[in-house]
Amino acid sequence: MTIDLGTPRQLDDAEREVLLADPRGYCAGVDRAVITVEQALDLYGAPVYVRKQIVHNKHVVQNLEKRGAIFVEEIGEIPEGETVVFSAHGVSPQVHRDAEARSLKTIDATCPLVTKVHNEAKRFAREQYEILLIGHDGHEEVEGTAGEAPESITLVERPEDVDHLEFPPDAKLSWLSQTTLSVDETMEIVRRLREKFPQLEDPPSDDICYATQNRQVAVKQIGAEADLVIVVGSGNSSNSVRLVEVALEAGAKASYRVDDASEIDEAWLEGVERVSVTSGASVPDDLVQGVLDYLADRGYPAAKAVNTAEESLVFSLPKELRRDMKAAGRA
Ligand code: 0CM
Ligand code: SF4
Repeated sequence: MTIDLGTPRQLDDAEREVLLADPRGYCAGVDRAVITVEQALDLYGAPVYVRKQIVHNKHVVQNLEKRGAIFVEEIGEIPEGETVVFSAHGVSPQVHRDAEARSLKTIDATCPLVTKVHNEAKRFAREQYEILLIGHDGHEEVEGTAGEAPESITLVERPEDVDHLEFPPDAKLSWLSQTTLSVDETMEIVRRLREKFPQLEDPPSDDICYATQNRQVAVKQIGAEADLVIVVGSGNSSNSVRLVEVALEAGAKASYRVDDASEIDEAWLEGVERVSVTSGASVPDDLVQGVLDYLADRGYPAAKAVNTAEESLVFSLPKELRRDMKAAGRA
């Protein structure tokens, strides 16, 4: 008798299931930022310069490049007098000054929910608070927010960082955060901050945005009992990377981030019955469809959508663009 221990058990179709998060993908701020670049290209013609990636998604950037957008790291790379779009993640006041010094025409696609955090930073700084900004060093949003009041802001990246903070007992302290963090980890940092500094004041409203929160609630729901959670999103997309972490914390047996279906390793599917799929706020839905098609080709059934929130927020385009569109008879 031969016993083959090496061959994985073939799963019956009935045992397989694909759950699809809803909401997932584009948020209102990303939708607005991408349309801003598209409309700017239509209105002014190529090239239109964009400072940094308009949103943190490789495919979005490549598609806009094909249409004539030129992505640069810094304002100094843009010829004088050209048009520049600022990305959804926001910029510091210094970037505005640099653009002005080069006589650039600027269109600000900063998400209004990031602008809200900038305004909170300016107000707290004006009122003489020390601001503890929870976020990731080097992320563009953090650079932009910190640039509003560099002398008043201290960055806190991890819960352990709280141990090294020192402020006088009478210091006025407040906290703010990047919009795309893990809600649970941020709340843990705030808990530690408050334990150490009881005078700590909260921001007037949540800084972690509705889209980040909704996508984390959804991935907890579909991830808790999943054998595998596939998160579509780019490696520099904070909110996408957080979804992998949240899925694992919720109980998923495995979770991976991919830019698209071509990055899926077939070995991940061995013995996997329930696959759950979601995507970050900067991810076009055709990339998710590509993942679902990949699974269907390997015998998985059609995905069941699991709805955990309704989203209907829409932001109007940047005012400088709307003004020019109107003048050109396009609004
Ligand atoms: O901030 P993050 O890295 O998640 O950016 P993103 O472009 O992937 O998502 C949308 C946003 C913002 C601000
Ligand atoms: Fe705005 Fe949130 Fe989208 Fe970022 S993830 S662009 S803060 S809505």
